[in-house]
Formats: sequence, structure tokens, C-alpha cells
Amino acid sequence: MPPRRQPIDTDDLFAEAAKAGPLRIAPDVVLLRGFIATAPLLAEVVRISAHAPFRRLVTPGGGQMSVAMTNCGAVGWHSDASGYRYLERDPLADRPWPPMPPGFQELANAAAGAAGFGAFAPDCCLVNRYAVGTQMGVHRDHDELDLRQPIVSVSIGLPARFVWHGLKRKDPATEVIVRDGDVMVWGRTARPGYHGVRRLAASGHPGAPELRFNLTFRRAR
Ligand code: MD3
Ligand code: FE
Repeated sequence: MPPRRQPIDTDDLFAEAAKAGPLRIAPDVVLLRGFIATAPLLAEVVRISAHAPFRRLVTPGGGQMSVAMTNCGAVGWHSDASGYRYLERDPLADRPWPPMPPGFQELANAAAGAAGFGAFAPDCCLVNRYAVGTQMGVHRDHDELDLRQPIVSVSIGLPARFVWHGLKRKDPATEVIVRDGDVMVWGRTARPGYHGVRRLAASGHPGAPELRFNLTFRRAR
């Protein structure tokens, strides 16, 4: 092979990825690569968690989740010995969840539109924080009233392996690496699907922040 005279320009590569447009991972599962610059989102996450701190929730079965969570919006997702549900107040701080920043609403709506799901007005943004070694087991999200509403998911920080099984837990898994700035949208036939996130790997870069955040926008009520 002749030597490469032109260095590879990663800006060009991202431009190519953006030109490719929405990627269809599975029926009604759409990935928007590099859809959003995440630094402003991370600043909002810091503000949110100053009011509603990250916490590791307990499951009805008595286990403790490895992923830490908080919420903003009119309602927030919560889990304890009594079950999974959406609450209007943060039970830890005993006050309403911090409001959803206007930029979050706009982002979720723009992503749903770009992915072909129409207008979307979420009332909850669940914020997940993954440290190295944490994971989210395979599950489905069905605590929301209207499953005709899509879900928008925004990845911030370290890359992760997202797993998609589909409508049956035992269906073979499709894995997708989601990176900082990627946005995934699910709806329609995919809305009740089984999914999870594999154990988070370290970046391998000394001094780099070893975290991943995920914003999941839902219409709960
Ligand atoms: C697919 N979060 O919070 S993206 C979750 O990356 C959750 O933190 C993962 O699964 C994460 O529940 C995955 C969000 C997601 C949410 C709901 C879905 C993916 C979905 C519903 C149906 C299919
Ligand atoms: Fe989920």
C-alpha cells in the first residue's frame, strides 16, 4: 500500500457521519450520531444534581442499582421497596424536582422530529450516571401512561455498549456503541422493547473523566 500523504481529518469523518443522517438500528429504533454538543448539557446536569443529588435507587426486589440517578421535569422516576413509579417530588430532598431546562425540551423535540417520530413534549428527564464498572441490566420501560410516546436518549461522556433485544427478552441482542453527543430515539413498535447497557469500561486515558451520563426524556403522564 502506498504511504498516506493526507492525514485523516476527524472533522471530515464526523461531517460524513452527519451526512449519513439517521441510522436505523432496528425497526423504530433510530440513532442520530453526533447530534448535539454535550458541554452545555453537562453544565445543566451539574446544576440539576446540586438540587436533586444523584442516588443509587433500591429495587422492589431489594437490590441496589449500580447506576446513580436523578431527574428534572414535572415528574421523576423513582424506585424503592414499594415499586417503580413517577413522583412529583424528590422523596430524598422532599421538594419538587428541578424544572426541565428549556434547552432540554427543545433538544428532545428536535431529536424526535429528526428521527421521524413527530413532535415530542417530555415531562420527565431521567438522568443516569454510569461510573466505570456499572451497568444497566436488560429491562423494559413501561411505567409511562401512554406508550405511543417515544423516548429520546442522549449520551454524554464515555462510550457505552447499548444492547437491544427487541420485543422478547430472549431475542438475540444487537449491540451498538453509543458515544458522546449521540442521540437515540425509540417509539411505536420498539417502545416496549427489552434493552440494557453493558458494564462501562474505563477510557484508558489517564486523567480523563471516567463517567457516562445518559439523559432519557419521557412522557410519563
Ligand atoms: C429502548 N437507559 O434509563 S437509553 C433507562 O443508556 C435506560 O442509560 C439506558 O434504559 C441508558 O431506562 C438506555 C434509554 C432507553 C429508554 C427507554 C427505552 C431505551 C429504550 C424504551 C424502549 C426501548
Ligand atoms: Fe430503559
